[in-house]
Amino acid sequence: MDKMKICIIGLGYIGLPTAAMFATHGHEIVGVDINSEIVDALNKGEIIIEEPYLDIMVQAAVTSGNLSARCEPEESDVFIISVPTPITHDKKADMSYVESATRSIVPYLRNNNIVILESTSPPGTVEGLMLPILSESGLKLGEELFVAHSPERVLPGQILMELVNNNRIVGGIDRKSGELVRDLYKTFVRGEILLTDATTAEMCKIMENTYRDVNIAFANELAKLCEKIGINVWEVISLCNRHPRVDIHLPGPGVGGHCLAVDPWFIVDKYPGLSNIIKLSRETNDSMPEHLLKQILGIFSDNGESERIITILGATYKADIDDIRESPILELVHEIENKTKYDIRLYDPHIKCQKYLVGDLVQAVSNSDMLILAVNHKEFKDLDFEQIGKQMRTKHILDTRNYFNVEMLTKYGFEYHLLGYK
Ligand code: SAJ
Repeated sequence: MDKMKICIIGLGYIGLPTAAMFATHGHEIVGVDINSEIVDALNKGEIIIEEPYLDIMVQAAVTSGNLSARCEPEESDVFIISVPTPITHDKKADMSYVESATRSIVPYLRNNNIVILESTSPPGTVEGLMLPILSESGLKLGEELFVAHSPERVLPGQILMELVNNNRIVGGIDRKSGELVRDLYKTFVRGEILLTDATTAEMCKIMENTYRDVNIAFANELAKLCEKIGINVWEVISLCNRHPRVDIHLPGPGVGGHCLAVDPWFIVDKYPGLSNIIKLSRETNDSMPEHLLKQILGIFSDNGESERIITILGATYKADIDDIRESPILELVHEIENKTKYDIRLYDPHIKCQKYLVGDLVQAVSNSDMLILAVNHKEFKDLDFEQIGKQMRTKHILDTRNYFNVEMLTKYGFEYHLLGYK
């Protein structure tokens, strides 16, 4: 494929790796972001997010001259929109970023341009929201201007590898749009590229994440059942999953991140009467921090009234990343803060500032009454529990991820509690 000039609007967790990937595969990339901190850093070859190998790739792309950043779009062959699609506080899809990004490119659109929406969006966004705006350019859709939705599917922590290897869906507004966009992604995608229409592609992306959210809700409900019965949910799931057609996900302190905890609401918001299981699953996962608080209160049997110190290990929404968006651990903090007199200490080597964050582990555990393993970061696997135990006032440990070795903890005098067991 000839060298294309590609303008990527939104340089976050998806836009930036995508920009670096196209740039290191020979295209000229102009990254656009409203955040001048991101733009300035990028022009120096630097990044402000944590993602394995991304820093090296961005530096190579900027040094090669194929990647630069600015705050406004400019004329290009291709425009890729990868801006956030969050939910409002009342769980409605906030499409304002997609709308304003689409409007921002209209003055720069020219004959034969391609526009791609990567942001996860409710079904109908391309057809109902974007096309009317793009039509203001005066270009004929499908003849002079080609448009598709191609949702990203990458897993934070493995973004670069998954950008290349995952199968990718391309939903064009017509056949030619789909084919043009497919050929563009072929530049670096080694997985299959599957063509469909824009609305089907939008639905697929949301349902992939909703499937996981519903499955995790099932696991969390199972965890509560097992606690009641006094059996170990982790053992139940691992045995069930030996069945060739069963794949139960894992319970935990709740579901966070900008995808699973958000996308299902797009459907519930638009089709409330038709999405009962999806809604209940969201609510089940959102109930986990409160459930954990009940477990903590059950252990201390003090109604939250006494002076205690709780040390929470991990604050991010999942392991080995620095992202706290929608993290259920912050909800757990609110629960403890609002419903007990306990003091909270948060220890997470991946984040730099957060209420209750203590930078030093010894300080975080000193005189503590309970350790809660909230996030299974690698750093927590081989902690020196003998030393930690010596610093603590009472040696309770609540493991929400089935991560620790019970025998070892018991040997050092800990009372071990496990989510989904006892
Ligand atoms: N979680 C559980 N139990 C599990 C698996 C996950 O409680 O068995 C929790 C995690 O702790 C975390 C949340 O779910 O809080 C989400 O984690 P995740 O690793 O499942 O997903 P994300 O949000 O990091 O990335 C997802 C991925 N989607 C799927 O695997 C279907 C990724 O492929 C998507 O591209 C991404 O969402 C996205 O951008 O939509």
